[in-house]
Amino acid sequence: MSTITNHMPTEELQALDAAHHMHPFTCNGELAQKGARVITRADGVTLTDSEGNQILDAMAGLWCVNIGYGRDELADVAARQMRELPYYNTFFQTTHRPAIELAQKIAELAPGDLNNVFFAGSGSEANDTNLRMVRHYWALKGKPSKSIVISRKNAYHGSTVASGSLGGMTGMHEQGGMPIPDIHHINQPNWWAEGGDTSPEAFGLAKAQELEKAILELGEDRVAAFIAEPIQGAGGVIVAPESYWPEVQRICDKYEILLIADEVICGFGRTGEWFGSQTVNIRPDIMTIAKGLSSGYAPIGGSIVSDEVASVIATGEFNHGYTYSGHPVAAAVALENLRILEEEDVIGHVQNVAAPYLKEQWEGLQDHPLVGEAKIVGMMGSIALTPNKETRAVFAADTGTVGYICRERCFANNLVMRHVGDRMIISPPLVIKPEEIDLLIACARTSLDECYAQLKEDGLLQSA
Ligand code: PXG
Repeated sequence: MSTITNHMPTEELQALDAAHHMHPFTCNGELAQKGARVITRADGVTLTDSEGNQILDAMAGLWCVNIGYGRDELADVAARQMRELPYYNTFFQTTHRPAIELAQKIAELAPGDLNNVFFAGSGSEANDTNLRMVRHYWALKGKPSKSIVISRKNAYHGSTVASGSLGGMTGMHEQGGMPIPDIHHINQPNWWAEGGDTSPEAFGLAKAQELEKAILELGEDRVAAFIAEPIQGAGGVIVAPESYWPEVQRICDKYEILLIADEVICGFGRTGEWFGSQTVNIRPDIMTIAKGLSSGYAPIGGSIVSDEVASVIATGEFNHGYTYSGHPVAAAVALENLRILEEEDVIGHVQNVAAPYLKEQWEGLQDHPLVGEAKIVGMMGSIALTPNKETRAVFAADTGTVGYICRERCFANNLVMRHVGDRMIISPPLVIKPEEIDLLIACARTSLDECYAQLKEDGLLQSA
């Protein structure tokens, strides 16, 4: 396979991009001045840009390319499916083989009685489905007043009006009239940033009990569901203290609140199990899935629904669906992705090889002067940058200033490591090899060193 892609000169591509392409979550005016980095191809864990740079993708695209880039099998399956049946809908009493087989496979992989799948085109759409489904479920059960969904601050559940409202990102809520009514946000279990003098375990318990407090304040008869990511991804890879999830499960059981686990990032091996819910040991009624379901090779998402909820929904017509619900090409690609994950025992590779090695190396970064906590579960990790580890201080500069400097150093060193505020995060393809982990860590360390030097020079090492 050639590694050279023919294309216009980078500056021309950038100029056209700036002229016509509106990027998501981007200040497009600023990007137009700078020019977007043009990615031209990828293989394994490595991206190539239009200048021929090879970049280690420690974010697996956007948390999704779990099996790595360049798997021809998925391209072949897509081409075959396009020739055979490129599209048909699943609305009017029709179905097709890819949707049937994928739903069956997902039901087999999902724990407990999560045996029913409602397909969507993305994680955002799936969470829109979930919001309507849980409210409709309670209405069908004769409890229409149970309509409030409790979520968490700093959660990410998508970018549509409903899923963005479910999410707890204040920057999103400030734009476009969100959140919609009947969504209630409680605090996140982020001990590093918000734990103060309490121990992580006491803090975790207290944050879980905020759920109980909210239910009691709002009224048990008004609350439909609690939605949460097993590990907060876009919020900065926030791992809850161990005391948190058992208490959340107890509260959901006690008050008959449906538990929605948003597995869009955690699902399909990211945490070292098939689902993050298994890693944190919870029993959700609904799971949101997307991303790793197809390893990002085709856009597809969905909701995995318990037998109990699905059987109630099945008693009437659920007036909801997307043109691309169960899209045959995306479904065929997802099935092939799941075949590879299973047959190549990718999750075994995570458990036995990649995650233990990455954990050791990642936690080793904790000796760096800039690094406070280094957290990692399976193949998602974060480090908190701090001017003072002992006091868990934040920087005097605006939140994100230092994280951005660090990210820019990473990018310059051909490593994609993201920043969320002043946390650095990784989520590499699950198939990453030990020697590639060595490269990742070496690049991260160099970038941290360069960032530290720059902070010193610019006088940015002050605590707030
Ligand atoms: N739930 C979770 C937990 C997610 O991480 C979505 C839902 C929405 O999925 P779609 O397919 O509609 O994007 C996501 C998506 C980031 C970032 O900055 C993360 C996501 C999307 C865009 C940016 O880390 N996650």
